[in-house]
Amino acid sequence: MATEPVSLTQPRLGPASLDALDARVQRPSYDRATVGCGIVHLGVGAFMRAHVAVYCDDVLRTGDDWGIAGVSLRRPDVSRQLAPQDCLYTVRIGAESSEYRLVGSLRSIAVAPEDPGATVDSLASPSTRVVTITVTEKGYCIDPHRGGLAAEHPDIVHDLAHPAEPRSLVGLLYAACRQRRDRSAGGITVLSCDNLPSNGALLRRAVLDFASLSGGELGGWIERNVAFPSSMIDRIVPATTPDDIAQAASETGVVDEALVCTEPFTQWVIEDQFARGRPRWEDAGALLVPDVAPYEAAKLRLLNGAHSTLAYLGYLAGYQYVHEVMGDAVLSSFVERMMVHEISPVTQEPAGMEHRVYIAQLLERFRNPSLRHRTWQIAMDGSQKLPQRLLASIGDQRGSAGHDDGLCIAVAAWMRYVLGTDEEGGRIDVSDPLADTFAQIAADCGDDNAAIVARFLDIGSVFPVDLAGDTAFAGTLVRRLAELRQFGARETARRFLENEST
Ligand code: CS2
Repeated sequence: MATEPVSLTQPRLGPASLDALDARVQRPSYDRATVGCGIVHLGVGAFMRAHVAVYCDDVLRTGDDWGIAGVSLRRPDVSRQLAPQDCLYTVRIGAESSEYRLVGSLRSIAVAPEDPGATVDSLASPSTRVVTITVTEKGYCIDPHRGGLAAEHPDIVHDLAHPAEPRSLVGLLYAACRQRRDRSAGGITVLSCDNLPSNGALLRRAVLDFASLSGGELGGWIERNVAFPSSMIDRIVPATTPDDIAQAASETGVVDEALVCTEPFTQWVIEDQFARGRPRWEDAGALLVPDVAPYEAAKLRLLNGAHSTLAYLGYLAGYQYVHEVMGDAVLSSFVERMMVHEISPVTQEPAGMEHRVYIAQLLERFRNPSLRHRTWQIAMDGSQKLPQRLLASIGDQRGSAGHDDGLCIAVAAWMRYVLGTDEEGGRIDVSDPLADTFAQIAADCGDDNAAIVARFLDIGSVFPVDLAGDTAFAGTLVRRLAELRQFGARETARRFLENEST
């Protein structure tokens, strides 16, 4: 589409401004007024709007009636963007040129903290049959290595004490199950769509742990009536910026405050285990399978593991966007080598997803310049991401006496990043639930790399006991951290590649 001069004088997107919307924008072919909400979605971020809601929009076009009632679990921002637009929004799909589509599957938006009881009511309504979830890793309040609920998490402590006003995902689901049981509203499917391994099983265990901490009487009902399928979900969705909104306004003719920008690629692999029916997502391209585990592992380790590596090394090397890091021959070779020689050999290959092809496709996706995906955005919440993205491969490699140095450089780069000072001596805005712990380590340990690594390895929610106690692993991290601090990220990667090729 041609780019008009940027100006926000266009009308705001909504049912009344659809005439102003460029005729080339694909729009819903169904009557939104009659759409029912069999799905409640928790966590209406950009990712959900570019993924789950688009699959539902496609399904609605085929006549299968599955609209979505959206709920934000924390802030009112998304509701403020969507409510004035009757929950309509556009998705910009960016490759060489941009395409837009108008999505109509989201029918309402609520903010849970403003009225937790209303959210529980909608989750417990007999017409709600599927709950889809994108709340990011930290929203699950789990202990990643034990796999169970982190009972000491402040939100869980709160919800156990105030079960009628839950704040956490797990507390909300528990309250909804209790109400469904009390009102004979029937079973339900809870479909986790976050980047965690065995996300369904993990959430099931967390809800059952909550039930047993609450006295145990609901556990049996949950086991019999609630399905928790796992799913692997993939689409790269950078945070939308004011510039994106202005550009889209000039291209589509309307101002969309809830715009999401994404790539052409999209994938959803879902474990086909539902309690009371489901949308025919396969008609929208989803893969329904008996076991999602190999797909999850391949995605978490190859895509997300590489992404985090690009984020930490790339940020430290001074790059703002992923496609810029990929434009650096040293860093892109480093990450490709890591995927091919270190991660792929210890990761199961899912049916129909040959690693060789998948890796080539990922590198191409990371290079997409229209995505403008900030390294800082991916670097966020590393303490929640590292275990499944990098440490799982390292753990498997060590078991098979493999070679783990590239992965260790990535872990050391994470440490270097969260210590909070960049290579020019500037402050890094570290966004992570453990940011205070990291700042304390930096303050206590100064330049003592061995002390720094020891303190990091002590963080039990990040490092599993066997890795934390592995002195060879610790030694490698100390050496790599020292190199990163002395030579910088790019030079450390360059030396590594040079060494490997001799
Ligand atoms: C990214 C993911 O921000 C991040 O940590 O690695 O959000 C990634 O873009 C998605 O998982 C892609 O499906």
